[in-house]
Amino acid sequence: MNKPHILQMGNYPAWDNEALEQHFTLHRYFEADDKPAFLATHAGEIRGIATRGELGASAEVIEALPNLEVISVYGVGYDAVALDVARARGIRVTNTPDVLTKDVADLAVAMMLAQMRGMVGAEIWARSGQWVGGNYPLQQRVHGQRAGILGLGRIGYEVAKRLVGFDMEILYCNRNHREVPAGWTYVESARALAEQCDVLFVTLTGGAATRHIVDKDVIDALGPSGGLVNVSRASNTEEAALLDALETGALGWAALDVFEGEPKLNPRFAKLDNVLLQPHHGSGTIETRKEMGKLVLDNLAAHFAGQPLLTPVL
Ligand code: 8YV
Repeated sequence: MNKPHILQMGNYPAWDNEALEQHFTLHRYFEADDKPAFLATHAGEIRGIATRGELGASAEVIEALPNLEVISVYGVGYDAVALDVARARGIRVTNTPDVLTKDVADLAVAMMLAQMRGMVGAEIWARSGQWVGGNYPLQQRVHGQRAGILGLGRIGYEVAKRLVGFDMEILYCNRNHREVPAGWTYVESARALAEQCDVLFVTLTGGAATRHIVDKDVIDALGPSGGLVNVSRASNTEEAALLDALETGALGWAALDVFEGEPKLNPRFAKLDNVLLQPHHGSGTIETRKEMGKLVLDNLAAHFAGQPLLTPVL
């Protein structure tokens, strides 16, 4: 049987690579030293792209592949896929929604707890034996504080649900109206949300419409005792303004799972002790990644079998 040829933009766990290889001929783009030459060599035979949320598929790559039919994203976010180019060519796009929602929400809440209770510093302090010299500095109470959810989509909703369990007050800002439990308060702008909350969770989709929605103004509104948790996309936050505010203390603290130019971080982050750095692993549990990998494969397989896509974006 002739296996369809797939361009693989980034690596997957071994179980996914093996499963994909059973059905497709994989071309590992991320391992090519000379990427344009690699594309030129395989361009004609490639009918699908398997990619990851943060890697997507650029206009340049899509345009280089005349026989491309489908792009399968391992991730819920598809902001890194040149959707207009794909749409114009009738190329199908799929993602992996739902299966990762609760893991991302879990990590967002864990990041907040770690920061407000000073857990990373406390661990280093206890491990290094400093406890014998006195007590650890007192930290910030979580329960009773106001959480602002910027983007009450699937992930934002799950974050809010969890925070109710921590007896936090829920304020939210969302583009569309949606039904919410009694007691959650709608706020009309990011700026107003930041003014009214103690911790701002950024759970928006990425893309041009939300780029730098958390700007200097919003960060300043959170203030020296406020915190920012971002588990969505770095582009939603003005990173330079965030770094300035963390350095001067204009913002109390941040907990970030996403960064401009990741996996390379701005070196200014490493010098700060009021920021928690996480390596974009909101969806990074074995169980969820297995479900994401299965969806990537099942969507590609459905496409090439002429069946309806499981989780289509386009
Ligand atoms: C990544 C993500 O895809 O779901 C998304 O949009 O960004 C993540 O789940 C994940 O890091 C795998 O590369």
